[in-house]
Amino acid sequence: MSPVTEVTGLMVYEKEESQVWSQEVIAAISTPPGEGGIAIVRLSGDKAWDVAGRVFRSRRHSFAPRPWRVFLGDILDGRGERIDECLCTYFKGPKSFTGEDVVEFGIHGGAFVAGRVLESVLGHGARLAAPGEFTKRAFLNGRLDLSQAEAVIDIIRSNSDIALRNAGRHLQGQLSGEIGEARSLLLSIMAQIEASIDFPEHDVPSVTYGEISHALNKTAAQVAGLIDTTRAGRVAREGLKVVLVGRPNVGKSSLLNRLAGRDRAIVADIAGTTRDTVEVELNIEGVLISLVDTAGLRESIDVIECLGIARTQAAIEQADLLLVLIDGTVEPNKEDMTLLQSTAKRRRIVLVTKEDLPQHGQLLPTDAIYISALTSRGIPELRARLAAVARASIGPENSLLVTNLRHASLLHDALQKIESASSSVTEHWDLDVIAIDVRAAYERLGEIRGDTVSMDVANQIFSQFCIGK
Ligand SMILES: Nc1nc2c(ncn2[C@@H]2O[C@H](COP(=O)(O)OP(=O)(O)OP(=O)(O)O)[C@@H](O)[C@H]2O)c(=O)[nH]1
Ligand SMILES: [Mg+2]
Repeated sequence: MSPVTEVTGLMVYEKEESQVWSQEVIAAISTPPGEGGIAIVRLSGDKAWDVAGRVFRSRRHSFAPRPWRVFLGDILDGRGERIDECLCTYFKGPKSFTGEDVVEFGIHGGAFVAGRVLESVLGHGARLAAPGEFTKRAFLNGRLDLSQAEAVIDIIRSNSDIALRNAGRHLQGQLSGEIGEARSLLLSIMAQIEASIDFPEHDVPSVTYGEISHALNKTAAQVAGLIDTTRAGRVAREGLKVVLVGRPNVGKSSLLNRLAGRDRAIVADIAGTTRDTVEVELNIEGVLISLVDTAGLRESIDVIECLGIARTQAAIEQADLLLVLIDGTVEPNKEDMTLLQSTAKRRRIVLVTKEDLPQHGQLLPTDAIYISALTSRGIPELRARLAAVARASIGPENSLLVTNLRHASLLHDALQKIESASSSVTEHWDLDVIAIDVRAAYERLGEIRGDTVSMDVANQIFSQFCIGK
């Protein structure tokens, strides 16, 4: 890192354009452990071909490695014996994932054979890559910024279409672009302030409080707009939190099992069967739903059941949507009525259960769905309603969502600094006092893209990656 901008005596640190990283050739198995069609052993570093050339023997007589071509050959061990045949692909830096020379050996997909190839490569001058080191080099070589590198993990871990599409937008640099715009505006404010301080009465027209305020408001609106997407971003990442509530024996666990398509929770005709919360992830029409079964609500003297009921209350608090279950075969009791009243102002769907049995016929909200966990009656309608609520919580299909908690926290910090600068402007504080907050906001936003970030933070992020990524 080196200081590139000096504003009112304070340094703003920027990541250097290129770093000397490439001397060491790193190598790892980039495909998951276990058996598969193929496995890939990847090398990166300016001397990657030197190492690769020592273990790879082409089938051609006169062989010269040409970039972005695939070559058939054999991969050899330390004694020159063939380990496997392989396809070797050579990517010449800087047009490669890491920005350095990259070689990939595509071999047969067995853990043992991949291990032997890796061993051979390590024995010929490469060293084992640390977790995320390929992506870290891509970051340090300017191929990806930090938020794009984080999007790579999000793509790997995404478990719904929405999460995958959103991570793709991050990888394409949509968030980076928005952050870049906000930072440019802050940088221009800092530059104007600096000029006004350095040349108070001279050629440079002095910036007015009104101008600073206008620019700050614009940036604040942009940052606040991104913060507004974080709730939807959480739903896209973790799924809509849907909690099943109702008195014991109403059929909560049976419904969870029906929706999950497997026997996840214990079902019994004994009231108070479920004690702990039981969570399953559902992917309904491409959106993720985290469904939570709870202990039935009733007054109890059983210590364990009381602990379960306390957990139910906590789950209700955290829910994005409640599924309130009422047993259709019996007369509603006090617990049912209390539950219907207490959840009236929450986002909820009322479900009348055991539709396959003779119904008691109580008066319930008109939009209640009659369901049977036994015959699946009403389940398709419930699934459609769940997907609709989840989609509505996530917002328009092509909008960019902030899903990463680190980004959300930095956006909050940046907004707070911008607001603090704005109130200093309103109170006509000295320009250099205002510049301190503007600079802090600029740096916070820079940490999102990794423009201004400590190596500790970057290392911590890349250490979450798997080896070979
Ligand atoms: N006929 C019929 N029986 C059902 C249906 N749903 C649940 N049951 C029965 O109702 C009883 C209680 O079901 P559970 O799913 O364990 O009820 P619960 O709400 O989870 O109960 P607790 O865990 O005690 O709070 C079991 O005997 C189920 O087989 C249904 O749709 N139709
Ligand atoms: Mg249960």
